[in-house]
Amino acid sequence: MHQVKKTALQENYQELQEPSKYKVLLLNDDYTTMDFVVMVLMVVFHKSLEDAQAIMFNIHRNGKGLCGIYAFEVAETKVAQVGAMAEQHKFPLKCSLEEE
Ligand code: TYC
Repeated sequence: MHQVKKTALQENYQELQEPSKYKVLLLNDDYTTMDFVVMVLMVVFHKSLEDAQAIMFNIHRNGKGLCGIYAFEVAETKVAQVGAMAEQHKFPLKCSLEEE
C-alpha cells in the first residue's frame, strides 16, 4: 500500500497526543434479566453492587448507559466479554463502544 512519509514535526505532534479513550455502553432490551446485567457490571466492569444496580436502572430507564471509559484494547475486550457472557446465557444483551 502507498504510504506518505510523515515529517519529523508530524511525528512529534502525534507522539505528544494522549491516546484516544473509548466509552463502553450497555444497551437496554426487554429480555435480559436485571440480575444478569448487575452481575455483568460487577464482573466485567468491577462495579460495587450498589453502583451496578444504579447503572442497570439508568440503562433500563434511558435505553443505554455508560459502564466505563478505557483505552481501545481494554474497551474492545470488555465488549467481547459481555458478548460472550450474554451468548452463553442466551440473553440478547448488547454492548457497544464509542470514541470519547
Ligand atoms: N430492561 C430489562 C428488564 O426489564 C433489564 C435490562 C437493563 C436489560 C439493562 C438490559 O442493559 C440492560 N428485564
